[in-house]
Amino acid sequence: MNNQGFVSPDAIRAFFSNAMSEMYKLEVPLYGTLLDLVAQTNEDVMEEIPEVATQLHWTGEISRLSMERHGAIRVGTAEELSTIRRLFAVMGMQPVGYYDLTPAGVPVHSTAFRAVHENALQISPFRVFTSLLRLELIDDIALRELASSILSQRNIFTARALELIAKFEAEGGLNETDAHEFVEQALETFRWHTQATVTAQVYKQLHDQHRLIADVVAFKGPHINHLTPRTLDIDRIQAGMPKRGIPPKAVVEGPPRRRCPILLRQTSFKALQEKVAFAGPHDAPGSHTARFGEIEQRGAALTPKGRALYDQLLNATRAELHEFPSEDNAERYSELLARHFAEFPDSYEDMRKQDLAYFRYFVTEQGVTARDNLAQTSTLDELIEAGHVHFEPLVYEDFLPVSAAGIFQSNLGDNAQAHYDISSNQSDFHAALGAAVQNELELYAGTQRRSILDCCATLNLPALV
Ligand code: OOG
Ligand code: NI
Repeated sequence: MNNQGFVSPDAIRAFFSNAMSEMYKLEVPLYGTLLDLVAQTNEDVMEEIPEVATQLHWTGEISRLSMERHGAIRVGTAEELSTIRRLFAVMGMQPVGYYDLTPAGVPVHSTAFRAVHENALQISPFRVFTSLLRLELIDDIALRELASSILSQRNIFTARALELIAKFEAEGGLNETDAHEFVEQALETFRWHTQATVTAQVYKQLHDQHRLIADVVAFKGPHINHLTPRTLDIDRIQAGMPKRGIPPKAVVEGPPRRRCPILLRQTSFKALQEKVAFAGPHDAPGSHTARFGEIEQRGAALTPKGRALYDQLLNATRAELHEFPSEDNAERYSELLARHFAEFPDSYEDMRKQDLAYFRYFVTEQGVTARDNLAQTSTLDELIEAGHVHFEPLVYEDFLPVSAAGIFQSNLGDNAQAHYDISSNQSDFHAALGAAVQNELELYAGTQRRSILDCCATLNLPALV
């Protein structure tokens, strides 16, 4: 709490993330099973490979590991998106990155709301992948208008949540009582509703256009559709899921298994078929599939150069596969992926020398002892070589569009593939959001720069960046 009696947005986020996880555990018990499997696996990995635990201690990630999770929602209108932005701002979460999913046949564009500073991420790394439905991509004009009029009638926020957001904006913070109430009220927006707001016939029309459209338009609010814990070994989880009665998707998205993990690897369990009631007085109950579970393994954030290499190798893999990865070609896909990615250096030392990833730098004990005897002209490389400075990769905090599309597809069913002529429109997205998204690369570069400056200050050296 600060001196005005405000709870810090980071604390509100940590509290909200926890409340969300508790709610989802009750709503989707399989998510609880997954959390157990992930916790057990993380413990095993740290015991078997002590360097992993050491690395997590250096970066402080050890303390955020069990809190680590992301969720995803899909909203229907610009107004919903901009109010969601204001809601997340109360918790210190800002829109970072722009993801266009239309090339993959999913009619949305998205951003991730997350904390942006390393100290805030350390308190709670909780992020929410947030997609805006692009109604302009519905080709049937009557259906587009119907969807738009249904959306215009709903209000996805409680009156009290809106009041507390306004209070936060006007006063610059929330006190403890308000913060607790805010979390309770905000949670309502993300809750699952078994009652659709439309008739069975309208649901079917929306669903026939695209399953995702029914998911966004036919319900009272943007239910959280998955929550994702972070694992230290996703292949073990993928292999361990069936034994616990969790059916995994066919392939792990992202880069292949490596000694030095990069970016993000993800897998999920398939969406549940859930009973829903429709609004027509004579409608029989039906079912809807939307909610699923996901697991991620995070690795080093890549520089523009590293990211270009990643994209190039992933594209080459996919081009050689000729089709979307599926159960039938899963083995061949993973072989191709490993073969192409052999070109990506697999040591942090090489990745650093070749400027492929971002790093954080720390002064070692030896560095502290030597600090009054260092040459003022020392370079970073010299300090590292002499053992005065240690480096660890900066964890990737964002998402990957190709992977996100794979996650969408796995729970929408492969038949949901659609083709859109219109693609990326970041300025439309900004207009709907009421703000510009932040550039994730600048955030990583900022963290890296701050860590170098900290080292210089500790070592009484002139700034090296
Ligand atoms: C979001 C899918 C993307 C991820 O982790 O890449 C995602 C959705 O299905 O709404 O969550
Ligand atoms: Ni996800």
